[in-house]
Amino acid sequence: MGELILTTFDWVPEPPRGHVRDIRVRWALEEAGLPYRVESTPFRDRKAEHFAHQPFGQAPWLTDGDLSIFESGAILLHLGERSDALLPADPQRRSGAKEWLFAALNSVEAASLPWSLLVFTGESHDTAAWKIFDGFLGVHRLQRMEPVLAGREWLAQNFSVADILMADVAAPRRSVRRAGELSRLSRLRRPRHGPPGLQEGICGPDGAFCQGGCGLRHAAEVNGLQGDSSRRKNGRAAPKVS
Ligand SMILES: N[C@@H](CCC(=O)N[C@@H](CS)C(=O)NCC(=O)O)C(=O)O
Repeated sequence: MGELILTTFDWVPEPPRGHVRDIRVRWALEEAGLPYRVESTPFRDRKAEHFAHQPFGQAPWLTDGDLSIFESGAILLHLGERSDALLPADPQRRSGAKEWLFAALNSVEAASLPWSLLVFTGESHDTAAWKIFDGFLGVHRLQRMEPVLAGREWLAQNFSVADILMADVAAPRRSVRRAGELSRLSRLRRPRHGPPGLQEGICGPDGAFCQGGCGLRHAAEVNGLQGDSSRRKNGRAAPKVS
């Protein structure tokens, strides 16, 4: 096991900012108290070295010494192997955590991705496409989590990477704020450790949490203030999501 380095984009267009997938990895690293560094890779000019780490030219990836890991789910599983704060040691609970980790990715994120793309592209809520994806995600995925969480605090009895991932994949929908929806799923949302703003994808006031990875929003942007104009001039205005 070596030094942990998380690589993120140096810039992210405005609509998905605050919902980048390195947040789930940062959250896990902070929960486990594992020391790590953040490096950034160009968003616009993706070089061969980037594709060598991430064959689709995406982010994030994590290096652990000589090991390089892409796919946020695989990264979380790797970190779980390094810390029982992230994957319970009990075989049944560990298996449950893996099961829910895949459910978060394969069942919930697979449904939330097309929904998020409609939000990020400013799709009107009156279109047939919106109604289909919005209903499918809400009724057939997120609301199904409510009875599951009624009888337990964490998905695999112990806190695990599955809770991080499930909370993170539901985050774009939660930001739309529907009264009464997702009350139990929302309970999963706060990291117990780590800097303020982490789960919301907001950089700390001193910029420490950002560390060059600009997939995070700055407090000024979140509060409707101007924010950093050098980053803003490259992005489109964020669509209204409520
Ligand atoms: N399944 C991948 C998805 C990674 C992903 O979509 N990353 C986004 C940033 S959060 C990205 O690289 N977008 C740019 C692109 O797809 O070209 C994972 O979970 O790591």
